[in-house]
Amino acid sequence: MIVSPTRRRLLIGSAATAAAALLGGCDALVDNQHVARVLEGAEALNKDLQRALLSDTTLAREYTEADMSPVFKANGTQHPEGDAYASLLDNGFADWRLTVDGKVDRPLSLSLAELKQLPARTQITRHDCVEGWSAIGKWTGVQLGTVLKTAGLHTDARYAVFHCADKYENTADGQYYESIDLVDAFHPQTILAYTMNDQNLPVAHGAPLRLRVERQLGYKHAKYIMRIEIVDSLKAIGRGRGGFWEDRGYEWYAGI
Ligand SMILES: Nc1nc2c(c(=O)[nH]1)N[C@H]1C(S)=C(S)[C@@H](COP(=O)(O)O)O[C@H]1N2
Ligand SMILES: [Mo]
Repeated sequence: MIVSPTRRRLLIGSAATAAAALLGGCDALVDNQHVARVLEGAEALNKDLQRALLSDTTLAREYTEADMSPVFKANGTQHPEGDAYASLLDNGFADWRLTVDGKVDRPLSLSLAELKQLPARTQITRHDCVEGWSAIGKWTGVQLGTVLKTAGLHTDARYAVFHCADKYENTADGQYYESIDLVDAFHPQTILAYTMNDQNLPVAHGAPLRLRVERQLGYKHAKYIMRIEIVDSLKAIGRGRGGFWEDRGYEWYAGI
């Protein structure tokens, strides 16, 4: 089922935390006392509410190789400025690390090689930009849920915030960032992609790592990810609306 934006706002409270733990699967987590308490709490939740969250795994349409666009436009930043990114790029991102921190039990610092060792998902999907163009491309990466399960979420975790390497605007708060809630974070098609059309992710499309969050519009798909911060509120980040474009008037939930 599809959860409407309005219903979604009602759902992303504390219920989301419990449901995220459930969505994550219990096998590796049952020994953890902390998680056990979350699950007990979840049992006391309204059953319909739980079911709505847990069944929200409607997949975005997936396409075949024959459908892939011969040209996939690059948009927004196409090459982050600055020495920091230049030197990462210079040696093939061998020194790049993905930081995962905030409301997690085990903060992570993962190399590209380590991310590539985790189970991968490949999907051919259509990207829709608000500027009025679409393109179909093939993406491979690790499910964000896998990474978040490895880090272990605190009970008050509500959003994943993606901090990017690029400044889109040359102002104090011009850094590109994005955020999604835990329903989308644990959706099976939400991946941290390191390849596009079977090649290493090109710089123009977000090298070395970009988000694919297939049920939402293009601007949610953060490129050049450096850090994923787990938070309970978006208020303290940027101008407080959950993303670079959201801070400038776009919708936070950009459902297609
Ligand atoms: N870091 C970063 N991510 C970004 C952007 C950006 O400027 N910087 N632009 C967004 C927009 S509006 C779109 S449509 C897509 C474009 O992705 P593409 O370059 O792979 O087509 O990236 C999104 N993610
Ligand atoms: Mo876009």
